Amino acid sequence: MKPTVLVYNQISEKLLNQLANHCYITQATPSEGSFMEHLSSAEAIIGSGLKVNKSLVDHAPKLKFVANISAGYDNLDLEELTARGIVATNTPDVLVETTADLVFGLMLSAARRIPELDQYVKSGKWSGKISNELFGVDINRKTLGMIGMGSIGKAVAARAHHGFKMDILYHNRSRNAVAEEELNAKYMSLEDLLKKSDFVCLMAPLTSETIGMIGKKEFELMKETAIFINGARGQLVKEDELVTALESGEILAAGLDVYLKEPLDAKSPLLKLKNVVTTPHVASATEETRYEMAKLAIENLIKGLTGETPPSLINPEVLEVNPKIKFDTS
Ligand code: 8YV
Repeated sequence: MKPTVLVYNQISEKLLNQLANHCYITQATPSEGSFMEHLSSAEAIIGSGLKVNKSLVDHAPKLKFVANISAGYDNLDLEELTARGIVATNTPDVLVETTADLVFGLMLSAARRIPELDQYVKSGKWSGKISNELFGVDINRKTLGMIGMGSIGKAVAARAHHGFKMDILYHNRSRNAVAEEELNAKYMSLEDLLKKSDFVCLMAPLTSETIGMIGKKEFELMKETAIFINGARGQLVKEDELVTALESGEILAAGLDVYLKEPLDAKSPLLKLKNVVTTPHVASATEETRYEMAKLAIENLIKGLTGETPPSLINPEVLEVNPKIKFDTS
């Protein structure tokens, strides 16, 4: 008998057909009543955003493979999965440029106040000369401080350096020699970066070390003219302290794609602030890139189903527990 794969995201017909050659597919989103029942008989699951923790895997006794359709995998309890011999994969690389595009778009939008000015025109308020109160601030030739210089951080910095002649500062777990060489990026402490940057862009992964890393103290260190961008994860930032910093003029503006709680509450104080530009966690959300992400996730899964090591294996230690990724096909 072929293994059962639970697909809990929308995936294109074409990709599902490829997957169907190797398994039996069931489909249910986590909000559907039948989800838990499907989960209980699934040997593999594929989708994005689901919290795969101890309590979820307790309901999935046959589970051997989790194919995450995202680069970030903070939704997975890797320790738990590895201990149970469950393989986990993600979709790095294919979303790098698209994500960097959106993050850079947030920088442009916040600095040049594009959404606010769009509303100004559409609401019929443009009746004469534009007053200085509606002016934005320059991006070109300013200093960009990247917190996180992985592949996406570097792609944002490349746009800034090559396209906008910006100086690049960065703070990261380790030095990025390529960014230093190609973008003249300067490595420094978080404190120095916050003090010196005109734009502070957060692109770090969410881990137990980075959770809540940006709060009151960090906003106080930033320039009063600083623009803060978060394209990584909302939990990296103490959101109430960000609101205070924006309200009090501690920083100038923010561009946010991610939030502490998603979807963002309609009553969030962030929504009342003119100096905040928001997008609904869509940095990788283009037709092309979401297709490529699903394609890679399916490639990973098919490798697993055919007994091979998937290209984007996140927990290689699992191979010590489950060396040939055995599926219970009895
Ligand atoms: C989305 C992302 O989280 O890949 C990531 O880490 O943040 C995004 O692409 C995800 O793919 C869909 O919710």
